[in-house]
Amino acid sequence: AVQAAALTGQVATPALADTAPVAAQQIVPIPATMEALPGETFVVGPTTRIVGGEETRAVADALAATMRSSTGFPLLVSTAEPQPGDIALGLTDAADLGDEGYRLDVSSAGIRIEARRPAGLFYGTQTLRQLLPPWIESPTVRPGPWTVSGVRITDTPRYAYRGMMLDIARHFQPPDVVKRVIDRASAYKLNVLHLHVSDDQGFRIAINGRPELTAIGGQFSINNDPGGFWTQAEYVDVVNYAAARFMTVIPEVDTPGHTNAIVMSYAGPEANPVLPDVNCTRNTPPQWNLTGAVGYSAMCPESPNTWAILTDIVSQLSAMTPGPYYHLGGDEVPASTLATPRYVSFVDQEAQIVKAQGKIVMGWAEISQANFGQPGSPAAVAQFWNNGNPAGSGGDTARRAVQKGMKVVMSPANHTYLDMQQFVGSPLGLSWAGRLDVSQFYNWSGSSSDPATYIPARTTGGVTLPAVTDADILGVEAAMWSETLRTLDDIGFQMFPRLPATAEIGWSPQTHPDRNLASFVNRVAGHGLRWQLQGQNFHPSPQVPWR
Ligand code: TNX
Repeated sequence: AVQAAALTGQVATPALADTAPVAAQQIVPIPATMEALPGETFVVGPTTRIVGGEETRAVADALAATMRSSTGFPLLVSTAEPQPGDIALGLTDAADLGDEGYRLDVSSAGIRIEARRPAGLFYGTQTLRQLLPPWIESPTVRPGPWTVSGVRITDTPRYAYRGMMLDIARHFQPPDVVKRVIDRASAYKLNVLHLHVSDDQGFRIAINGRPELTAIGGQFSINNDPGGFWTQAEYVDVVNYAAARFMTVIPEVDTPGHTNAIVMSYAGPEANPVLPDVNCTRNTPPQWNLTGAVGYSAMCPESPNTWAILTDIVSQLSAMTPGPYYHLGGDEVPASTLATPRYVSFVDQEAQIVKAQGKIVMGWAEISQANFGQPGSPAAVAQFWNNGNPAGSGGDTARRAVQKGMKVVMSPANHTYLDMQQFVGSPLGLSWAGRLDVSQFYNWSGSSSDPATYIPARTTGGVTLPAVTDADILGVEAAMWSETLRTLDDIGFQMFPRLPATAEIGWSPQTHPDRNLASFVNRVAGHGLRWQLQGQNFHPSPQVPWR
């Protein structure tokens, strides 16, 4: 694993008093509105309590747990009436806060966080964490002082969907690694964990009645690295862990392409030969551990066994997933493997299975070729990933999705793919969509970083395809594909400091004066010490003025 060795152990210990005034300038994502209250200062001390009602209890407990290890204070969680000196959490019906917004007041008298729902309270506590000195992230007791400058913040997200995808198929990851990713992504107010649980190289969640999928399809990772799979209980545990941090899990079993692990489980000499006709391409024997190649596998729409297997997969994953979405994949199926009409009929048929489970269909934006986005059912979601010129044909999959009434999640590969290398010669990452440092993650096309103007309308052959506007955009998602990533340290190196850039694009208002790269790199610079204290690997990007 690559370590952030250049910085580890070499950051000078800042004079603690110096950290308080800069803390408010370190918040990522930048809050919608923030007003400094000069002269007001709160100091967390040995008698500070965290008070609130039963509805705020879980968030209060989580905040106390985060702060206890570094402060060494008891931080009693109490339902007593708030008094001066407390950190008070409370629910309010203030309409301006929406479902996820919060208000955070820090004055000499105390700290108050209010929100309409626990999610907003949680985000308020994540902001408070960033207002405290970096040492608040220490796993061992530090001297403090735990000073927070006076401030009043009212903050709501721009987009309802702020996601990160993690590919546990190319390289298997155990639940504990995924929980650490959830910890870190939720701290930047992301609210979706999209789990890519199946691809050519592996199938990672046990399906009752289909032991082949994991016993055979889960054996390996890419390049014959060790494989593995989760039991259903482990999946449910991760879903619950994510929910406690206000992240919704979206499972994806990629189909009809990227399915060699599934195909392999039901074909070839080692496998159970009962269902031999799932495979469209009939490789003999199929290879399941290839690096690089895509589009070499496909499940056959004509095979009844395809549908029997997929019905089990979709229904069991849907039943274990409280969130509204099921992602059916749908990417990168070359017409030479599955011609367009068969691809379309495949996606249409699988969409009916997903809908029958009460889930909203999500897929990579190639699904905009299919026809299931009819009025009457909730709009399907197309995830745009193309890295071609968005003003040209590169944006067409998303335009077609809009034309068919779908919503769009924006994941342009050249601005959101966390598996792309960050510099020439990096031992980790691919580079087909470029070598992407923080600037490419923050600024989506040239100097404009606005998803809402990224894909303009386009006229081709006398027909105008619509623009993708904010009304069409559900949100943004950064994607961590894992062909080259094996460990949590590898994932951390690719995640930071780039994921916070995507988080800011998803959360902060486009018009905020500090919603720009120069401000972002200055603010995120203060997070390097926090990541080190958390034991969190990151890339010491030369674009960030680390301090
Ligand atoms: C493209 S983008 C893929 C993945 C790869 C990724 C590597 C998309 C929907 N498919 O299968 O893992 O590139 O960067």
